[in-house]
Amino acid sequence: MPGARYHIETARGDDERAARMVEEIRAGLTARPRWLPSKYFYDDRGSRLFEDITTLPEYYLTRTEERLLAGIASDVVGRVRPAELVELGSGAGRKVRLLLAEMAQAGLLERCVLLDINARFLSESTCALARDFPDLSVRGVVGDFLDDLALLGPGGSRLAVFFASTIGNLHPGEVPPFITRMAQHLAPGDAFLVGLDLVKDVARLEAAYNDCAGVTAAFNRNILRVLNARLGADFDPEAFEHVAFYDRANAWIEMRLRAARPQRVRVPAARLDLAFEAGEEIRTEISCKYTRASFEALLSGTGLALERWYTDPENLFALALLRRSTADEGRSR
Ligand code: SAH
Ligand code: AVI
Repeated sequence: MPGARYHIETARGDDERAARMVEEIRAGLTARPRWLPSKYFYDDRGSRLFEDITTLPEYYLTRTEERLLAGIASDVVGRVRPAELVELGSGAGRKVRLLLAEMAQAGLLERCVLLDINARFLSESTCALARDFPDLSVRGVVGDFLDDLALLGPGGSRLAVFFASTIGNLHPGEVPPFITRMAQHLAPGDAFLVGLDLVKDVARLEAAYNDCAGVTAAFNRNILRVLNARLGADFDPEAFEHVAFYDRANAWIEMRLRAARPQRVRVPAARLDLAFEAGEEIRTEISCKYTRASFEALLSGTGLALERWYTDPENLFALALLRRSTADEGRSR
């Protein structure tokens, strides 16, 4: 079909992915306190629930970032002048359109690469972008942004983006090595635009993760359904309560699932037979909240430096434009 230049690749085979999952789930569920990697929220149901979260009145993040991006897209494209856009954790792939439109208008647009762990969302968004941007070549990579960045290959005229404050779902200790790895896929002068939810009033933060409609609770419990479907586990998701609170010392929202009663759960593929006491909790996600200073402190030694810090008028959310330094370090932009 003319104009539809897109293809999908998968970073790892099914067996390798399944073995990895077994290892990670065993490690998390046998640790004390127990925890689960948040990437396992995102089967098709989980990804749809996240999309529902983005429209909730309490969840200010998505609409604030989208509005902010609409206002700064031309500045970012003007500074970086990219021919290629790369999005990590692309999900429904909506926000990226604002940048692609600017790149097209500037006559720069050539390629787009989306990387996400959810194959269905990835193939739908890849296909939709190829349809709507006729001169664009689109590549979808089903993979893990912590393990599979090598598939991005070397940079050059590249703007990479990581929206939604998904970087906040990494432990702060994971951020510098992650950014260092990302920098290896950026050429001098290439840039990385990172969305960050900011430290703010605790009531507002906690409301965003405890919505009245219970969508976040359903998203949280979905991780147990994923374990049931993929590992043959017999979790009763309704026997776990949704818990989300702001941990001031760590500056993160922590989501947990709390056993409502004593229960036994088997996870056959991971050879686990677990006993939960009433009230016992599993940590399912952290969502770090940053300030300019706390984020900038993580950049030291990564190869990327903060070039621009864009925020909305209420200072709810930031887009940080990081740049790989050029050979000419002292040049002002
Ligand atoms: N970028 C979109 C979606 C954000 S939700 C937006 O701005 O709205 C987070 C996305 O990251 C989901 O699509 C999820 O499938 C993906 N994701 C989560 N952990 C991942 C991982 N380790 N590797 C790759 N993708 C991941
Ligand atoms: C994808 N990520 C940035 C979301 C967040 O806010 O940490 C996931 C989410 N968890 C609960 N609600 C939304």
